[in-house]
Amino acid sequence: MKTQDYIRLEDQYGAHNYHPLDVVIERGEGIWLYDVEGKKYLDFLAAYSAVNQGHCHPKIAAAAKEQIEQLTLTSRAFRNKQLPLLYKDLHEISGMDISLPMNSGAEAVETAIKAARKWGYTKKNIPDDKAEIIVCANNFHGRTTTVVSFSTEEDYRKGFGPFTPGFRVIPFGDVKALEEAITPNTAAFLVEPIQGEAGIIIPPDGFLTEAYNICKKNNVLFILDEIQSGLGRAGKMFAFQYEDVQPDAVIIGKALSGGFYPVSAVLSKKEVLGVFNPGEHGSTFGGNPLGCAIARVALKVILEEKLAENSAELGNYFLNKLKEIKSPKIKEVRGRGLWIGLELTEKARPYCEKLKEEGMLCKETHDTVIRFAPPLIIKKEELDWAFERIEKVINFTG
Ligand code: IF1
Repeated sequence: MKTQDYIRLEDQYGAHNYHPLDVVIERGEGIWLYDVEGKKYLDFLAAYSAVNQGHCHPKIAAAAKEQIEQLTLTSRAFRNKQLPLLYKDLHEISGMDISLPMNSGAEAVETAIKAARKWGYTKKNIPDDKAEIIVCANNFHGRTTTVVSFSTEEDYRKGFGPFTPGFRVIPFGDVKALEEAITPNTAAFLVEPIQGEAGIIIPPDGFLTEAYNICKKNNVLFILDEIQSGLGRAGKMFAFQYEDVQPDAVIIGKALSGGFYPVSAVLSKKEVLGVFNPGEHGSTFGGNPLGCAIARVALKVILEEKLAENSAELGNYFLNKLKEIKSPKIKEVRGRGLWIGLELTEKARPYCEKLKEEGMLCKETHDTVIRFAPPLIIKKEELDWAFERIEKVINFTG
């Protein structure tokens, strides 16, 4: 079968909740993807940062194979030997006391919301059903009904109500608005350190520190969604490490498995996840030995291969290079680590189509932003290769 045959099948039998580029990938290795026609592409999206370690990383693949032949799932009715080892690793990379494993990012966000609410009732004496969580405009935390309840994006909400109450929205980066939104019923402030889907929006310097201090002053939990920004993407293990904060909870997912398998987790201080008693929360697959074995090696690879350091160094190099492109079509280039948004004065989709023809896979966000987020194992020469193509496409499209 050829590309068009697969696309026809997908259109006929699949739900149309995506508008993918018309490339059908068959194989991935490191930073490269190969389509069913044998054409090779540089992956400049890394599955929205889930494959920071590169496609089919041999060490993660080996661990996955080994575990698949031993034990994949017990449910949490019984214990398995991989989960405690993952807990320890998560503690060591983050300094957080305890953690709770789930599968998708959205599930981990839901978990953090439940923990924050219960913390509000049991530790802060918020009256029943009155807990509030403050979030930011243009947030992206997932697709479940509760999570889209506090999205500010029409497309993510329209037709999906009624929505879960208990959320207040403030502008991203606005500490004054945060202070004003806090009431005696506020349990938590939930925020992405850098907004990914919104177009790689970096808040003003000091925002996280000030927001954290305001939360501490008001006995409000400070919860970070590092599902996309964490695990090396922004040039540090966690994006919050650029500032002086000690989050009460951090949510991770995506690269926690190197793209092999959905694994997410909430990491927190003891008092936050400590609110859960047996029976109050769970998941059939969360914490399964296959996912845990994969996550342990995926984390090890990030540390051993110094992926956060590479992201910081090459991200800086690449951002400066991109800033040198002089074109009236570029409105702004911004980023942190190998996580860069190039904002155009016109629609980005045609540029992504052209880049595809040049052998690079990128995905636009919010119409006018092309995001560059390759696997973090990428090398300088490979970025130079990409740069030539980007420069050409910007100068010759439109
Ligand atoms: C899709 C976006 C990226 C996330 C943060 C939670 C989740 C995500 C900060 C939920 C997920 C995804 C989901 C994916 C596209 C992607 C995305 F454009 F939609 F916003 F990365 F930029 N918090 N982000 O970024 O995690 O439940 O998906 O595991 O197609 O929806 P999930």
